[in-house]
Amino acid sequence: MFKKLAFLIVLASMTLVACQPAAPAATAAPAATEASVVATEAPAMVYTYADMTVGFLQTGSEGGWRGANSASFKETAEQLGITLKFYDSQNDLAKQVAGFQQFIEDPEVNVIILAALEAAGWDQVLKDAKAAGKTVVIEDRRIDASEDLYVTFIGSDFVEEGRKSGTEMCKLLEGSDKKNVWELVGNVGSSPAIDRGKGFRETAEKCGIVVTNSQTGNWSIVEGKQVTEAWLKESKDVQGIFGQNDEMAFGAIEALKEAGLVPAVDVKIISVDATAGAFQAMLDGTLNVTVECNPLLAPQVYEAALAALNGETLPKWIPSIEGVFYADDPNLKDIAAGRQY
Ligand code: GYE
Repeated sequence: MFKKLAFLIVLASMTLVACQPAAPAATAAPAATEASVVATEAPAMVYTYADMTVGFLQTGSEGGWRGANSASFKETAEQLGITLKFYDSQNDLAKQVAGFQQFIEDPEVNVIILAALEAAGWDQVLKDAKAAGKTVVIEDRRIDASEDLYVTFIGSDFVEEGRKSGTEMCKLLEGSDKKNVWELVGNVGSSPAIDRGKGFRETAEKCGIVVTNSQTGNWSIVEGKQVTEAWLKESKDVQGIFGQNDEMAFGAIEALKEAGLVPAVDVKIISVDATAGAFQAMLDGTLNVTVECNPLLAPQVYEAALAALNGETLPKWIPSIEGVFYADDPNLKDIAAGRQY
């Protein structure tokens, strides 16, 4: 009797094992349902700032604004624990394109950030970067390439900066018999140079301003001064000067002084950038107005790159928030003291 029972118990236990789902055989796993496939796929990597190796293509080091922009990227990378490979293109487009290609071929680099020297000519390297799986963010200056070739552009509305400058020049020349204005332009082919000029004419011409001279000063004090000196040798019939950045306006101020004219009085002067130097010039009474262009873009740019690495889709343009500052502002001294660049 007992033997038979023992035999039955053994038989029963053997049956139980058989009913349980078979442990996946090493090789021949049975065709599983959808649920089980997901279970086996490694979850998508969630990137953190520590996983970012950034190839940053800077234009060069042409002035106060550029210095603040570069510092923003270096300091913020350090704070966030991002590995930054900083490439100074020395204001040479061929060097900048070569640097871009270098980062495409660099297996460590997963994010490329571009401050483009010129607006045109980026389609091919952007296509190559995309094919190489690099996440590309455009900062500071917009480019002409197709938007699907980069994640987003973070930077200013240069046309609007130009419009603001034109509107302010109209106010400064209100009641003036003549409204001849000279324009010191940024480097040829760059989006700030193209767009600020366009925006300035849009509003300035509404009040009868005539741009009687316009030439590049390549964002520099020295060239801004040389160009203005050359114009002054030809004629002193100028009521306003529009410097597309602070440095070129500073050069014009020096040239006017040496020509015996009083800057900001005999000739009204407006610049774009609003760096510390512009506030000092306004406090010195040699500059009337400065239109802000924010260089501290790194936190927004790194945040966008991380979001894109983690699969987020971003708006194609994230514009900077900017103001206008006046020499006749009673709080100018305090405002200047509170500036970060
Ligand atoms: O206005 C100028 C710099 O790209 C917005 O470049 C920037 C411009 C800025 O050299 O000072």
